[in-house]
Amino acid sequence: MPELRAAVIGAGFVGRAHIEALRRLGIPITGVLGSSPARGQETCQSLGLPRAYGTLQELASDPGVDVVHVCTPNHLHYEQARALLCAGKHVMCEKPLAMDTKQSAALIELARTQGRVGGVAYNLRYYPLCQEARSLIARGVIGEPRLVHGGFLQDWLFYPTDWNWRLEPQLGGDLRAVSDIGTHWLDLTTWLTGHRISELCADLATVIPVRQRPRGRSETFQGTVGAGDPVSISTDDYASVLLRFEGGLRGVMTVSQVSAGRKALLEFEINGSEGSLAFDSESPNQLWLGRRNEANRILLKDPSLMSSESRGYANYPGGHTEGYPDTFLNLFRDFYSYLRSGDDSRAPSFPTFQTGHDELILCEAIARSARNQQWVSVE
Ligand code: SOE
Repeated sequence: MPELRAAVIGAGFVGRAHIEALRRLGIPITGVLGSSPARGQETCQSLGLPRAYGTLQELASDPGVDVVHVCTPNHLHYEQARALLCAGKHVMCEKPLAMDTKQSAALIELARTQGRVGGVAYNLRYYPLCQEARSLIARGVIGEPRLVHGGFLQDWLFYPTDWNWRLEPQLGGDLRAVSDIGTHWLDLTTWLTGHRISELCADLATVIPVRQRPRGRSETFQGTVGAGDPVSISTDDYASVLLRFEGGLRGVMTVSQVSAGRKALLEFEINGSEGSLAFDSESPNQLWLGRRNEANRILLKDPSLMSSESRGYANYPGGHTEGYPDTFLNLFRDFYSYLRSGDDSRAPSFPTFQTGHDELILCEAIARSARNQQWVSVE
């Protein structure tokens, strides 16, 4: 199969992470579509990309593009992915896949009828030791998972003057911390344990009810300065969700974007019938293994010590640390090798549009539970 060529829509924080990973994999990038032609040109010049597309239609009709990475604000995902699938492109879409399950279900069906592959960038599965954790659980090293707990804590929206499009429901959706970072944790723990969530009970809070919207641009993780206008906020700064998984596994997740000192702390601990394991993304090259009847251990990321199924996700030998950028590289390597195989009878190893849809089902259940202050079943 001739080399697959990629294009990227959106060149903000995460779009640039996609571009970097594609380059490391040697995947040709035909160009970028920015939020404006000027932004696209600026990105092409700063990153040495060949082309700044002027419109979505121009990109979608470029026969030289096989795969498009959608790295734009959430409200644009559906229309952009839909137009790209209709134009015969494969799509790797940033999470969340869409604004609601109606849109995500439509994208699944469209990808099927178009014979194209859709992926969703739940990249945090791809820390090498998250892959190892899954291999160990699958091999029964901790026995049957009984409890899973943890969450995802950040502080980039800590101040009332911190601003981002995710604060505006019409751009980011009705859920913010849950949709933006909670779905990473929910995807990770269901993938790690192999158990789906059947019921949940959620408590959400808008800790900062009024924020100052700046009069200029603001980027993810970039603090804002200068005068702002007061805006009432309805989306969640915080959430805690009690979880019941199929098979009896119980769990609890806490997410926050106002936890001072926590920059992007994704953490989980899984307690099984034979032992425990724990991981946190502030120390992504360590995996904690807990035992009742012998000393606990710390596994340092080292492919020579990892399982055969997971060592391929460690791209450097022991002692050479790997982190967030490497998660995109590992995800895209899985995605593009699947595309190159041309064998859609093979179950994808990466998060697909179905994964994105499943996460939106959970988001809608969480919103329903919080609204009604009761346990809900997850259909
Ligand atoms: C902002 O919360 C953000 O960039 C998320 O959108 C990403 O998915 C996460 O990996 C890091 O934080």
